[in-house]
Amino acid sequence: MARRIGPLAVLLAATVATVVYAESHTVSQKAKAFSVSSLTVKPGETLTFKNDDEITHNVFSSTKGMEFNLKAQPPGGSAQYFFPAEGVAEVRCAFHPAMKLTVTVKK
Ligand SMILES: [Cu+2]
Repeated sequence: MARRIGPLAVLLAATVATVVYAESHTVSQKAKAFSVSSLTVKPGETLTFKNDDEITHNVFSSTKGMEFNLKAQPPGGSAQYFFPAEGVAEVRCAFHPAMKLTVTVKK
């Protein structure tokens, strides 16, 4: 009897692992600052940048191999990005040089 249950248990475990992997993260921008100064995500996980400020921001990274640019985000706007590979990205705002966020992408 136990041998019949075995393969099903393995299948269920694999399904649960897939769901856990698809975790999403949100970083907001308010008072010309990111809501966190550092963040660790896994490759492929969705990272949402939300502008909770009353001014426009432009989130980007020019770290080699980790480049992206969300372009201008008006107040209330949000955009999503995911890092495809491991690395450490220094994320900044093109309009406000004091805004800094370090994103560590690790499996
Ligand atoms: Cu900004």
